[in-house]
Amino acid sequence: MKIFVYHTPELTPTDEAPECAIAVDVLRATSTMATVLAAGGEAVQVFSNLDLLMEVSEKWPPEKRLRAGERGGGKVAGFELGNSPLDCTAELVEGRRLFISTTNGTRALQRIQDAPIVLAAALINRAAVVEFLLEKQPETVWIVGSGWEGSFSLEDTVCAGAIAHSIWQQTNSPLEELAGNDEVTSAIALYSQWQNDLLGLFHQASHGQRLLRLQCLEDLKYCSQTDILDVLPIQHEPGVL
Ligand code: 3SL
Repeated sequence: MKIFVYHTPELTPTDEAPECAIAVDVLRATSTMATVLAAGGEAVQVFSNLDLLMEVSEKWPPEKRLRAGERGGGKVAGFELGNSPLDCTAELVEGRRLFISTTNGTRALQRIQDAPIVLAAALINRAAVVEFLLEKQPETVWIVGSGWEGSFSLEDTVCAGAIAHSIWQQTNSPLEELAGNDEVTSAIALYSQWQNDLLGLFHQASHGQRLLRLQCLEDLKYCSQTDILDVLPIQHEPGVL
């Protein structure tokens, strides 16, 4: 297995495709998706465009759907949910499809949706993703951070490092064989430095600070936990996990 880390969707090569591509948006889209599926959601369908989300979800029975819209960290007017994983209780989401559009995370998923295997990962479901990769052994894996509007984010890179670190430890592979690009080694170094204080790292992160200004400390605490959900968000059809 060769792992490549890309800090943003824009940095992924356009002339190559991996066997497995993983979108990461720890704060907060992929954490929300993992939470919804772990709580019994029927599926998660992603959109970069709010109007298209409305049009497609309109055809779904109202009692079987939930619409989540986030822009700039806030909830989009007219949507039932924003992008807080803490709102996604089993009581609310069980048996329902989440139609979701967020600033960066849903765009990252759409960028990689043509890969044969597409996953969504966060820290909270890291172990489930690693277990799948170790079992499936795809030849090439891209871990793609969502970043923020085209720029690097600490929280997505540390999650990429957490995934790569766990695979490295469990396979005993030489790092230079596992790492397809330098970003892998640097993501592992970031994770090794902060693994015991991921919430502290989120406080350093620009998007962590943005969410703190929006009174989302509890979301940061929740998303900074590692391996708490045994759920594998995997794409079944383009844009649907
Ligand atoms: O950018 C995104 O996709 C969101 O996850 C951002 S937020 O955490 O909901 O503000």
